Amino acid sequence: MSRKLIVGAAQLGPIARNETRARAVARMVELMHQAHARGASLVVFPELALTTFFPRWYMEDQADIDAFFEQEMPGPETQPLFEAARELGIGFYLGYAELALEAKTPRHFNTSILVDASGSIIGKYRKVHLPGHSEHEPWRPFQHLEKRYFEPGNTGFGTTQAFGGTMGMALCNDRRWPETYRMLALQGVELMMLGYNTPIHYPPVPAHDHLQGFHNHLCMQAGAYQNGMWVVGVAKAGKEEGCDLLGQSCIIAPTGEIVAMASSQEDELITYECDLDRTCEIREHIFNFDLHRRPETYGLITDPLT
Ligand code: CDV
Repeated sequence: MSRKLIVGAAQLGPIARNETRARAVARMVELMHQAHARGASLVVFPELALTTFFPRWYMEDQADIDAFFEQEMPGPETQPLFEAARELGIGFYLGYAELALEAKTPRHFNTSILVDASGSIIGKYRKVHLPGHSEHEPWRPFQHLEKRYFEPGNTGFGTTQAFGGTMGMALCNDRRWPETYRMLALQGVELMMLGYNTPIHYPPVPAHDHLQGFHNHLCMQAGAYQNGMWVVGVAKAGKEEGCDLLGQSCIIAPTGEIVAMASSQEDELITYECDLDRTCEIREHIFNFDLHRRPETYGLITDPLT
């Protein structure tokens, strides 16, 4: 049986601070229709896709912060995405800010979900690697307060059996860490979905600004190749509230080759027919984990420091 599926990477252009969720969702539904017309069965949206990238602002009032979070999924404004999934027979990955109530305690996570073609949520991931800082740093031209507004994800790196294969999720900064891909690959993930918001300007080391596009592809291509998996990386791009966000959303084959890439900084759909069986080219040979990995020598990677 063929294990080919057409995957769409649905890059979004900027979302203004005063843009409603309804408007952002309408843009995403339009991209789902385009994906359907191209025969896609899965569409990947960016990280925090429903609002502007709010960690760029320091806020003290919890009500102001919580206004960027979803307390239910689907909620009234996100329902059209789930209806479009059902109507078009397309699944999707969506990144959003999640406010969960656990044992009556509010919990804030940077989250992604995987939704199947019947509009049911079949997977959830909460971001593990939170970048940035937790206190106001006025010297920065803009903040990156993910460590203030979110707590580290508690789902671990799980997998979902769907779309004819084994699917995995990650979010933005996770892509820079080799452990992300390896944790997923060790569980057999064949296609990893990842949304990102990456400012071109990196205030702590501005000398690296011109390398943002290079580093973005470098880590995802390496992760794909060294773990023999498809990687779909999707940006929120363009000048958002004065801050330039990297585009270059892409679909990467298990060989590490970029097979499709966005060329704009706006809403743009790219698609590619991903053959999940191509993971074998890598996993049964150069990176055959059973044959060649030497985990008995890798203890330092996870052993608690003494
Ligand atoms: N949203 C992110 O996680 N952004 C980070 C920072 C460091 C720019 C990133 O790794 O792209």
